[in-house]
Amino acid sequence: MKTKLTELLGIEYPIIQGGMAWVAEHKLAAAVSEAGGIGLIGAGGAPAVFVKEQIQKAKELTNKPFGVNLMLMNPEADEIAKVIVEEGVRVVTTGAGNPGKYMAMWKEAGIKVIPVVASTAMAKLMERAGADAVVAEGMESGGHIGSLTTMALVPQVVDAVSIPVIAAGGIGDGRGLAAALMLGAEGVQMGTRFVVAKESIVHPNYKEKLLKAKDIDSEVTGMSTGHPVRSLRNKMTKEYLRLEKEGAGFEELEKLGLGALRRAVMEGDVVNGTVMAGQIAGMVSKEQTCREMIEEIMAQAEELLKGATDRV
Ligand code: TUI
Repeated sequence: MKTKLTELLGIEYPIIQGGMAWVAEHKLAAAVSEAGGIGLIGAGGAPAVFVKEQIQKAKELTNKPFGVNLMLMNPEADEIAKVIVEEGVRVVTTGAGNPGKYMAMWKEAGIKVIPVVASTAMAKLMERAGADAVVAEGMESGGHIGSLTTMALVPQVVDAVSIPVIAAGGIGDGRGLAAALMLGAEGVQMGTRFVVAKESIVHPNYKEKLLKAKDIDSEVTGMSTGHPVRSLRNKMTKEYLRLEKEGAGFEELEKLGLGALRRAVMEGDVVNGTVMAGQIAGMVSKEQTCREMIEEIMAQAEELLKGATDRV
C-alpha cells in the first residue's frame, strides 16, 4: 500500500508503532520495522544513556529504518534529543509537549520529525516549525491523552495542515486503518495491539490483563492535574480517582503515579501499577508476532477498501 507516509519514510506499510514508555524497547521496535511498518523505541522517562543503548541494540536487529519517541516531560529530554542525532536515528516522534526547540537540530540532521498532537492548533504550530508529518492522537489512546476523539480530531487536523496526518487512538485492526484513510489520514499509529505482540517484553500479567479486558475496562485518571492518563481499571486507578474526588493536591497524586507504569510493565504488578491501554483493549484477543499482526491488518484493510465501491 502506497501513501504519503510510506513514501516519506521508505516503508512498506503505513503503520507506525506507538512510542510506549517501558513497553516500546528495541526488540519490539525492530520487529515492527522488520515486518514493514516503522518501529519506535519509546524514551518514556528513561535516562539518555539507556536510550542510546536501546538504539544501538535495535541497529543490531534490523537494517530497516526505525525511530525514537521522545516523551517531552522526560527530565533528560535535551540529552536524548542529541543522542537521536548522534546515533543517526531516521525518524522521531514526540509526545506530551511541544518539541519546537529541537526542530532545527533534527531537521539539519535530515531526521524525519513527526510530533504527536491532540489539537489543530498544535498541528499548525508543528507544521510551521518544520514537521514532516503529525500524528493526530485521539483520547481513545492509552497513556497521556488530549480531549478530542479520533473521529473528530483527524479530519479537522487534515483540513488544518498540508503535511501528512497519521491517525491514532482507537485503531487496532484493518477496519481502523481503512476508516483512518477515509478520514484523510496517510497512515495509522497503533500502540495497544502491539503490547501483546510475541516480541513485546511486557510482563505476562500485563499481557493477560489486556487480553482479558473488555470495551469499558479503561479509565482516565489525572484530569485534575492536567495530565490525563488512560489505563485499565484496577486498585491503582480506583485509589487515584478517589483521591482526585477528595481534592488531593498535584504533588500527592503525582507521587502515586510515580514508577507505577514500570511496576506494571516490568514487575507485573497489575493491581497497584498503572496498566496503560487504549479503548480498543477489548479487541485485543490474541498474542501474535508483529509480522502476523501487520499482515492481518493490511489484508483486512485492503479487502475493505477494495469492496468499498460496492456501496456507491
Ligand atoms: O505522549 C503521549 N502518550 C503518553 S506519554 C506517557 S508517559 C507518562 N506517564 C505518566 C504520566 C504522564 C505521562 C504515556 N503516554 N501521547 C502523545 C500525546 N501528546 N498525547 C497528547 C499530547 C500532547 C499534549 C499537549 C501534545 C502536545 C501538547 O501540547 C501542550 C503544549 O505544550 O502546548
